[in-house]
Amino acid sequence: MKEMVTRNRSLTPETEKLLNNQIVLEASSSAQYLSMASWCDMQGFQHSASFLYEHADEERMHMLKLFNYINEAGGHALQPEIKNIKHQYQTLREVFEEILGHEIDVTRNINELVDHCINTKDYATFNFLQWFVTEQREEETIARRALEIFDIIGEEGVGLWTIDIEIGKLHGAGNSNDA
Ligand code: OFO
Repeated sequence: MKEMVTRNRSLTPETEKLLNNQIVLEASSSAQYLSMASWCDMQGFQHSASFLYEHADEERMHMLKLFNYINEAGGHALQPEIKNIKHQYQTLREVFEEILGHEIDVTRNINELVDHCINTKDYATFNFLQWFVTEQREEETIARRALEIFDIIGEEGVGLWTIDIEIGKLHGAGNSNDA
């Protein structure tokens, strides 16, 4: 019975594996952003903390989108183990620099997945991934905007205080996520 289910599907084992790898990335993003939120909270950067708590939730929703897609397509979505979470940061700016770098890596991964779907003519998965393509562009924009806020306001005096407030206003900015 199990074999029949596996044979009667268009999702290939290779694509399933790549989608499961994407689950690892989304779960890592969620875990890392939660850790960043906690660090911000502890340092008194309340607005950045709320932004990051929300962002951590969104990344989990992205992970669940992949769970649903893989399982509906007859595959098996795997709950990943997440290791090597960073807990300490030197500065608030470092947090947002890491977010931008991480989002760029995730975008690269999504693009590779899309390439794979084109090469294997898996247009259903290609179509599914378009939501992630749009989401990544928006998330990169928000992360870049956060760093621009540091540059424009400057961190001297009450600068950091104001930066924290402005980052809080980025909540949902450019957010296509209705997941
Ligand atoms: Fe999942 O959207 Fe960024 O990483």
